[in-house]
Order: sequence, then C-alpha cells, then structure tokens
Amino acid sequence: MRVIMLVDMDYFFVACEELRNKDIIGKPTVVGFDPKEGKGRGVVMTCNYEARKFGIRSGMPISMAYRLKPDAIYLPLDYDWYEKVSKDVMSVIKERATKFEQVSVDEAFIDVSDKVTDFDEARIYARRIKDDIRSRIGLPCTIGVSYNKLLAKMACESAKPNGIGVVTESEAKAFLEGKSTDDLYGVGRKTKERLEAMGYRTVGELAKANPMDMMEHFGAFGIELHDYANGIDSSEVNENYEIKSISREYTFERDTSSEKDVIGAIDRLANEVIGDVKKNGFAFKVVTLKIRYSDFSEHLRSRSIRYSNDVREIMNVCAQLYRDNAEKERKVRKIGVRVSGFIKRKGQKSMEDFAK
Ligand code: TTP
Ligand code: MG
Ligand code: MG
Repeated sequence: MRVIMLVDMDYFFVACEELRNKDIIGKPTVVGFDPKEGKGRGVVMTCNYEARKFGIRSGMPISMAYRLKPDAIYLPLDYDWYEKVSKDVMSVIKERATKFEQVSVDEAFIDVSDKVTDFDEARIYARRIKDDIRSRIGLPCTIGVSYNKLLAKMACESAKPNGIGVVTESEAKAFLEGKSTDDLYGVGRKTKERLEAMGYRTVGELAKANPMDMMEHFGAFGIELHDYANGIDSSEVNENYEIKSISREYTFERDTSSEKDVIGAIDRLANEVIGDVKKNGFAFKVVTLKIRYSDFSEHLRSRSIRYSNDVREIMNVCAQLYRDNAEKERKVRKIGVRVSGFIKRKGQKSMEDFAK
C-alpha cells in the first residue's frame, strides 16, 4: 500500500512573523507590499485566517486588502527569515520520511509507505509529525494523507487550517465528486472555463467524460485530467529534484576589452537566466559573474543579495562585479552569469490561480 502525505504550513509568512512577534497573534495580519493607506501597489503575499474572515486573500492587490480591513496589521516581506524557518520545518519533516520532496517554501510531499500498515496508522503518524512541528518549531500546519500525491494535496486543502485530512481508496470517489474542476492539480481559470463550456463543472462530471474527447481538446493533458478526476496519479515523490544553480555563458567572437561589449553580453545572459528562474518559480540569493581572459585564466566573483527574481538585479550586480574586479588591460574571451541559493516562490499553483 502506498501512503503519501503533503505537509503544508498554515498562513506561512504571517505564522513566521508570529514566531518573533507574539503581539500579532490572533489579530488580522497581512504580509505583502506596503498598502500606503490604500494607494500602495503590489499584492498580498499571504494573511492569517483572522484576516481571511474579511475576504483578504493571497495575490489580491494590497489596496483592495486595505479597503476590506484598513486597521489590519500590514507587515513587509522578509524572505530571509521565512527561508530560515522553512529550512528548520523541512528538516523536521524529513526525519519522518522515507522519501521527501519539497515543493515550495512551506510544503513538502513525503512517502511513508514503509512506516505504516494502514490509514488508521497513517493518521496517527501524521499527528506525530504535526506535533513535532508544533513543539520544535512552534508553528501550525495541515497534513493531507492519501495513496497518491494528487489526493494528498487535495486532502490537505480540504482540512485547512490546522487539520489532518485522510482520503482512502474507498473514500476517493465521494471525496472528488463534488469538487470544482480547478481544485485539480494543473487546472487554472482558463482550463476551468474551457471545461465548463464542454459541460463539466464538477470533478464527478469530468470523471465520466470520454477520454478520447478530452484528448481531442487538450492533448495528452486531457488524458491526465481525466485520470486526475478519477483519482489516478502514479507520479512518485521525487527525492532528488533539486536545481542548485542556473547559468549561461557567452564567448565573444573576438576577445574584447570594451566595457560596452561586456555589459551588453551580461544583459543578454541575464535575460536568458531569468527565463529559467521564473519557469521554476525560484527566487535567487547569489549572483556570480565569471570572466575568462584571452589567456584562459578565469575569475569568479559572487555577491549575496536579498532574495529576488528581478532580471535588473542580475544585470546590476554583474555589471558592478565586472567594474570592481575586471583587469581592464586584459582582453575578455568569455563571460558567464550564474544565479544560485534558490527558494521556491510559489506553491504548485500558478499566480493566475491565486488571482482568481
Ligand atoms: P501557501 O501555502 O499557498 O499559503 P499559506 O501558507 O499562506 O496559507 P495556507 O497554506 O494556510 O492556505 O503559500 C505559502 C507561502 O508562500 C505564503 O505564506 C506566502 C507565499 N506566497 C506567495 O509569495 N505568493 C502567493 O501567491 C501565495 C499563494 C503564497
Ligand atoms: Mg501554506
Ligand atoms: Mg504551500
């Protein structure tokens, strides 16, 4: 029997703030951009459940949150702190797992198939993990328990906050039936609308669709969707999925000592690098510039910054590193741009899903 769990921290960024500021506990609190008395730009990153009672949500414009609850507590983002707490949380979860896959700053899948013999035991095991995190880190979480990743994730969503949700094989059909199609992994607003136009509003309706029809409309993703609607997901908890750095290099056609050439190359490389960073939903903390001179000697220079996923940050840091460190009299043969020290900025859903 396969037993998969998804552990997801409750209202994570705000919960991290509570750890170092007991005064905000129990009060509506928002982490995000400065609301500037309703004129601020940017969005809510998250808020606690007290703030959710007023309709505030992740991804909502901060100005709208301010309109809903002007006297909530508004705190700026501190990724470095959340990342530190996240590392501690993850190491607690890891101790209890046979296989461990972190999927965002505040959630991880674990495979515990060889730790328990049935779902009653699995529930007790989940309780133990929850208690570990509460006592050692001081934070609440919710754990979804099932026989695959899809259902573990959905069980977690349904049990939020501060809960344990279990979905067994015999319960899966009833559990899925009434759910909205966008509760399924990979279904955002657009796919939901297309499914609705085809007459599928609930997961139960989608489960009965003709797979060939689905294939015609959505290609291979259609088959996957139909599987998901039937609670089928054979994907494994991927232990070793970890990208440590993303980099690009460029060799000049002719060795150059022109600063303009070098900065131009840096800007192009930064644009390529940022594409991969965004595709993975990362924010990076370290920027590295590599310079290879015409005699093939190489210089590496790195700088740590606050977490960012902004291409200008890469360009500026690399340009600075070049100006501060390059030996201007020597000709440059090759330039490399690298970012590393990642955290995941998003969970499994896309921003589009959060904005709906
Ligand atoms: P989530 O786990 O989606 O949300 P949450 O932990 O705040 O609340 P809950 O799980 O109880 O529903 O996201 C984890 C953190 O990631 C969240 O605290 C803030 C950050 N985040 C963003 O930066 N952008 C987003 O759009 C979302 C949804 C979250
Ligand atoms: Mg969470
Ligand atoms: Mg999460």
